[in-house]
Amino acid sequence: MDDLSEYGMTCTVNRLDPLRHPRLGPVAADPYPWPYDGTVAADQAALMCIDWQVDFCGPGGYVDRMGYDIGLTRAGLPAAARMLAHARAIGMLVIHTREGHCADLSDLPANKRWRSAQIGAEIGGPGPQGRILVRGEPGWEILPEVAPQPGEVLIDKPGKGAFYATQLDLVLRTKGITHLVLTGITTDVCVHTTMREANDRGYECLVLSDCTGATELGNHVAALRMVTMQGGVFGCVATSDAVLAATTTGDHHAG
Ligand code: C5J
Repeated sequence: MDDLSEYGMTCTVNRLDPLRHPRLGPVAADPYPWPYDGTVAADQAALMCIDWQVDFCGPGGYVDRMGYDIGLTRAGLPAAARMLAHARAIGMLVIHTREGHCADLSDLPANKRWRSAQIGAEIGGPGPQGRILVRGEPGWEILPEVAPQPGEVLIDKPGKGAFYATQLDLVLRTKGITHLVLTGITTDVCVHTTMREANDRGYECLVLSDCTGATELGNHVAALRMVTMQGGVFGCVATSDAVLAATTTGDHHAG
């Protein structure tokens, strides 16, 4: 506690013990040290684990069936798993999302279905991992390396953005979350759409370059670069190492 009586004030200010109240920041990020407001309490920040599903990263899943290299979408998995363990250890809220549609496809827009059929991976159609991008099928499950633990938030979404047609914003606001750290698949589609949606809602966002991946390396790089334009138009980009190095849990860094 700080005594403010010498300033003619009668109140006291609680200084939280950083050992029991870890903080993030400032993180070495592009284009500014994240977050914009200096540091954030770990329990006011959420780690977003976006669509780490077999359909995007596993053999026989949606991405594989479209003919893309799942080596690229899996590339960020080890760093994302390490970041997930770190987030749990310092008390960040962990949020997992899954893209998928109801078994009757009543929430699947006709143009999304048509486009997926054009590229040979029709959503709702059969595949080696069950019906493509359908809830409850093997392909829709989250990879074991980053599987949710009991009590963690799971958001099922029919679209690319995690805010569209979900309760995500309500959950974040109810839990007092103001800052988001994003990992997941794919950098240029669901991660980017979610980051844009979050940014418009006032969340201070950081995407981790080594914890994401796209179906083409060029798209991954371009998507990250887009974030950094205009002084950080959607937030910032950093590595997970930088986040670990900027986690304060006392008089040392947690990373
Ligand atoms: C895509 C996603 N790429 N999770 N979904 O269709 O990014």
